[in-house]
Amino acid sequence: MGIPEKIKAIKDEMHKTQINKATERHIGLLKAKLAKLTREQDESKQRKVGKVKGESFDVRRSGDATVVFIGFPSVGKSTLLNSLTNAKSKTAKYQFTTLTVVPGMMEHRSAKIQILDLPGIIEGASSGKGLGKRVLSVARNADLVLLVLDVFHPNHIVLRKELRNIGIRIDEQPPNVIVEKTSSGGIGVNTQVKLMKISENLIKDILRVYDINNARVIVREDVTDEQFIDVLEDRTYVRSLIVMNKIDLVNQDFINELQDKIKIDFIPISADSNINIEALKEAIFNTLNFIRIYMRPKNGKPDYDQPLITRNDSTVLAVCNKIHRNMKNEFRYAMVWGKSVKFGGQKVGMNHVLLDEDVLTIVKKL
Ligand SMILES: Nc1nc2c(ncn2[C@@H]2O[C@H](COP(=O)(O)OP(=O)(O)OP(=O)(O)O)[C@@H](O)[C@H]2O)c(=O)[nH]1
Ligand SMILES: [Mg+2]
Repeated sequence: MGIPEKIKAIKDEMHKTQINKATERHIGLLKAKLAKLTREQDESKQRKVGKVKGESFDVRRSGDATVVFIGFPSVGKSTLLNSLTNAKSKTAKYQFTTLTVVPGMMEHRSAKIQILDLPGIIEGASSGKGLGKRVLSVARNADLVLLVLDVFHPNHIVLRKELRNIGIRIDEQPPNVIVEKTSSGGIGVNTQVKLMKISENLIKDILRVYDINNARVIVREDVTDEQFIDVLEDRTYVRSLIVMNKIDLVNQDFINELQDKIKIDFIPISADSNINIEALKEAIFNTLNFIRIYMRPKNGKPDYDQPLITRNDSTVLAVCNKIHRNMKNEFRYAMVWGKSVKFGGQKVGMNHVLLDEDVLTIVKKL
């Protein structure tokens, strides 16, 4: 049996099996087999296509962070890119106007945020309909995904599902589970919380699907079978915001009803009529968790007017790289004043993690 037949056989079996306490372990095992086979299928396809065409559009990240638009055709993604940035992405009444990735740069509160407009996707995109998979893959390199909907097609769940199918987890934390392979001794499971969603036996079964027969597993969180499989696969975790476009075409009652129906927060906007665009910029900026670093020349005064903007958890090295490509080669040490150090003027190395409003002096080699 080839991989596609095996995948079909497992899907058929999952379909037939009723989900209850007695079948939990069996279903979990099938999910693991399916996850592994799906990846193997993708890898073999990728080998056939070759590196040149690849699985994703080629986009170079630039700016302080990258935001990607994912949405159905004609919801107004390109119109929105044009209103947030000075890009000129083609817009039109018909579907599939955008055929490739179109970048733009949004400046907000001194941060430069790269925004990537993409072709629209439809349900089934993750299984290779149209350009679907290549479009979705761009989200792998994003710091934030904007799920762009319009008031007449408010189905964000389909978008999440399509991203999920290619291994992108939206608004989820990586599971707090560690699997350390060992050379002998079988599988030892150390649970630090009471497991309700998964059993130790299922954990062992899933590991065996992945040919892991010796390992130390530390479970610090009550995970589902799917989350445990995620630990073994290469998943990407990205945050999202929902944007609801074309609100100029409906009244407030319509928006309120929509809010009741989809039960999850969204930002109502009109890209075309410029409604709430500033609020959206704020929301993007706030979700990206930027911090401000005030640079201070050696023996000089900190520059409080023009902070350097960087992502939360940035190291001194990340800041060096933002200033100049060669900076890290000239780096001797840094001095920091602020929340990330015990006392002002503390000497730190390149791996020191900075916090919001730290003052930083970089001392170069002579
Ligand atoms: N009324 C109204 N129309 C809008 C709004 N934003 C976009 N449109 C219109 O919707 C149509 C589609 O807009 P695009 O920006 O091309 O949509 P898209 O999502 O980029 O479409 P694809 O590239 O085909 O996926 C165009 O006719 C726009 O003028 C809006 O806020 N209100
Ligand atoms: Mg477009």
